[in-house]
Amino acid sequence: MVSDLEGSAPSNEAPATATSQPTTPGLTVAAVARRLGVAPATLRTWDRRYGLGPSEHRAGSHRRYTAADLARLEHMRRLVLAGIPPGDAARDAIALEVDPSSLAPVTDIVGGAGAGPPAPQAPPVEVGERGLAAPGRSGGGQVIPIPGGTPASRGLARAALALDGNSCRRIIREAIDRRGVISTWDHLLVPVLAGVGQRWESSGRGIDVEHVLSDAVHAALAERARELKDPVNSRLVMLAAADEETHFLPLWAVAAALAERRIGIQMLGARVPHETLLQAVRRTGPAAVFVWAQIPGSARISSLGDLSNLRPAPSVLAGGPGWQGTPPPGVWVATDLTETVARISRSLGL
Ligand code: B12
Repeated sequence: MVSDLEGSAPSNEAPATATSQPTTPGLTVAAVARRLGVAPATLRTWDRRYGLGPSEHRAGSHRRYTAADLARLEHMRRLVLAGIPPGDAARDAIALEVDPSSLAPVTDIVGGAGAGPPAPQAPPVEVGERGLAAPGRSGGGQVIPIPGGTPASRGLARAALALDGNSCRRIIREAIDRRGVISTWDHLLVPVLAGVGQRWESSGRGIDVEHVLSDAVHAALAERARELKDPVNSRLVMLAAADEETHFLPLWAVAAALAERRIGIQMLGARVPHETLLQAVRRTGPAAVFVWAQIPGSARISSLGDLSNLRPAPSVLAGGPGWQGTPPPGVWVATDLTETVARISRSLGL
């Protein structure tokens, strides 16, 4: 069955059945590009270089992509997003057994008036390597710079640019399965998040990309954290973002990394007023409290002294670039996920 790619860049093509416009079987290169969330130039390259082109020939008109062509291209794109080199992905896609009887016909709307507004141009899915735009590209916010990018980080950046949340989640889940939460966070998620942030900073573009990526990171990490059913710790570990702090993804990285060690947490989430956090700690007596501040000015580090003055005192950890100044006694400033997890584990005697 041919359908739009899972979560691919949204297509504004009107469904064929929703209009009385005349229709033409098969899809144009532009229509396939929209469905897949790739540039038409990419499809032409895949055709020229790997022979993954439209198979339907019609005299006097452009060649059209059939449902089977589309199934192969969808497969190709999934593999490329997962970091497989395009040549290998193309070989696999060409070898894909497609049963034509299982595919619904693909139809392109023909005609202007009544066929709906033109679909928006899918964003280019090139990502820069080593902080540079791909050669021959204009840059200017069209790329996500990923210093030292890996195939997986490039795949994730491409999926985010295509606003393909399902592929983002799949890439993140697969990375966690293969190499665990800490390595996935440090080597896949942090570089891509930083690249997306940099793209926004330099061009003012990509809030949509940032939201799709954030949602996928949150979903994949929270899923891991919530899988833990029988934690080894009896005392709580509390995670919260500082007073005015809306960024909270690193809290979920901590939660998922602790879950891998069978340590359960209590998540308070974003923008936790200091007084609320203080009361929650008083009421529940956690062994450790981790507070994240991303943006300078979102919180004062001196306020964390109130937590470490409680008796019994929890281990108080502050993480993130938002904390400035000298921490009060009893407050430890964490610089990365590995240290944070190790420190929390120690506070539980593990
Ligand atoms: C995802 C994101 C969002 C998401 C938040 C989703 C969520 N629920 O958390 C959304 C889209 C909502 C968002 C909103 C905003 N954001 Co924002 N966002 C980001 C982004 C891309 C990633 C944030 C993140 O998770 N960072 C965590 C890691 C990836 O980054 P890091 O903290 O720099 O990592 C360093 C250390 O902290 C440490 N480290 C890494 N991981 C870990 C883990 C642990 C446990 C520890 C202890 C340390 C550690 O190592 C790194 C190297 O030193 C950053 C870019 C960036 N570089 O962070 C921008 C960024 C933080 N955002 C920024 C801004 C300005 C905003 C907005 C104000 C404006 C906007 N962009 O729309 C709004 C805020 C709105 C509001 N009302 O508050 C700026 C902040 C600039 C500044 N002054 O610091 C950044 C830096 C983008 C940029 N380059 O300009 N954002």
